[in-house]
Amino acid sequence: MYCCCSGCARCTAPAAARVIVRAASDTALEPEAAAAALAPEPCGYELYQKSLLGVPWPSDYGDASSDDLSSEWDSDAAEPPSASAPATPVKPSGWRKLRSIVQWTPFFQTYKKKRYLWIQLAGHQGNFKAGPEQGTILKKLCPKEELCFQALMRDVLRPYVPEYKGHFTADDGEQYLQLQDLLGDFTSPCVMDCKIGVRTYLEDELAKAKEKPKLRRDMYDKMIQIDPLAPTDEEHRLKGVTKPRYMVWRETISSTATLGFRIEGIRQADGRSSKDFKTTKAREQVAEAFREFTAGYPHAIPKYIQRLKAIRATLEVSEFFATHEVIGSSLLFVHDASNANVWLIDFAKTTRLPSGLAIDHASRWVVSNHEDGYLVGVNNLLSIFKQVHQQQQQQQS
Ligand code: I3P
Repeated sequence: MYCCCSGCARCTAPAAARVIVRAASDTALEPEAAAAALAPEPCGYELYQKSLLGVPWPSDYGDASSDDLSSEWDSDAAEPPSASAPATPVKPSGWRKLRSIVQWTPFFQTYKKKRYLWIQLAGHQGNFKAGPEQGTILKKLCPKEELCFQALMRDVLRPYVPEYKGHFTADDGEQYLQLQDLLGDFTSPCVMDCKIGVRTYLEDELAKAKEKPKLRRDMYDKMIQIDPLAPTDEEHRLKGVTKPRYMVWRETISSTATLGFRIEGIRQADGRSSKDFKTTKAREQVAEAFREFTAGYPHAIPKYIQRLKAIRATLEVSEFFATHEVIGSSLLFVHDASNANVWLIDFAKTTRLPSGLAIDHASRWVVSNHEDGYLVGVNNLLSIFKQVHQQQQQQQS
């Protein structure tokens, strides 16, 4: 059923996770060059996939995110049609009810007398609204994320994350984090969200899923929209897949498992936006998306490269980075006609490492070692941006 072989396309995934910054400096190779040079090696994903086999076959259907109350991201798929509802109706969780009450509405933001439409490219819809102060937005409170922001405000990474301005309680009692609006200083910005890391699933989420396995119909529906052949016969029969199964499948059809990041969404200056990157997997496909994203803005790529290098150097000395497993977090790329910048965003699934445990964010993940492959993603992003830039310079000369 699930792949446990040692040589198929899925199992080549974590090769990138073996890129180690230290190794690169020992051999005088640029880390991103080392990332590119490493040939895919089988088996990296094997353990991850095997661990899924430990999830008992569920008899119960779950709602979107009902197994993950701290979940920060939302599915952008439509609700499953009622005709295909599970045989036993499921009582919606409190979180689910809450989420369906708060619908996502793009809102207008005003900053420095400019008025612009603020949009969310990725993540759980309905989580944001305009902030009470100019230049701020409100993000629905996730206590885990708040702890991260509090720590980040005391860390060397502070210039690379949105400024955290504290708690905000709305009139209806809903709690929010008040954050710097990263789009505030741009005019008609182009925005790209890349989710970083070789996996998008927390170890304790996997453990939870093993204890209480649930079938997700919405995830089954999203799966067959992309590849009707992806579910097993049993999954087709039940019209459901477990969340770990879906998450790993998503990682392997995109560039997450191989390159340590994936494009979640891109919005162009004219407001056109696309989330159509679920199967953008090969390095060249990603490079093409970067070319399109930056077309007409020649200053953007050099600025992105500079900023990514600064981010990488800062990560290496950051206390926060040394002590956290960073899952489901993104790098947000923003440019307009005169500027370009990158920030680390979204920490709802970023967790403090168990005490005494250290990770290098680049070694292969095996169950319980907590490696997240964050630096694999940063190195590959840098490497691809550099490649695109060099090609563009060669074409011009
Ligand atoms: C979603 C994506 C999110 C995940 C969400 C998935 O799939 O993998 O990361 O949220 O789970 O539906 P897709 O991008 O294909 O729409 P978490 O990272 O918070 O687990 P959810 O539906 O349980 O929120």
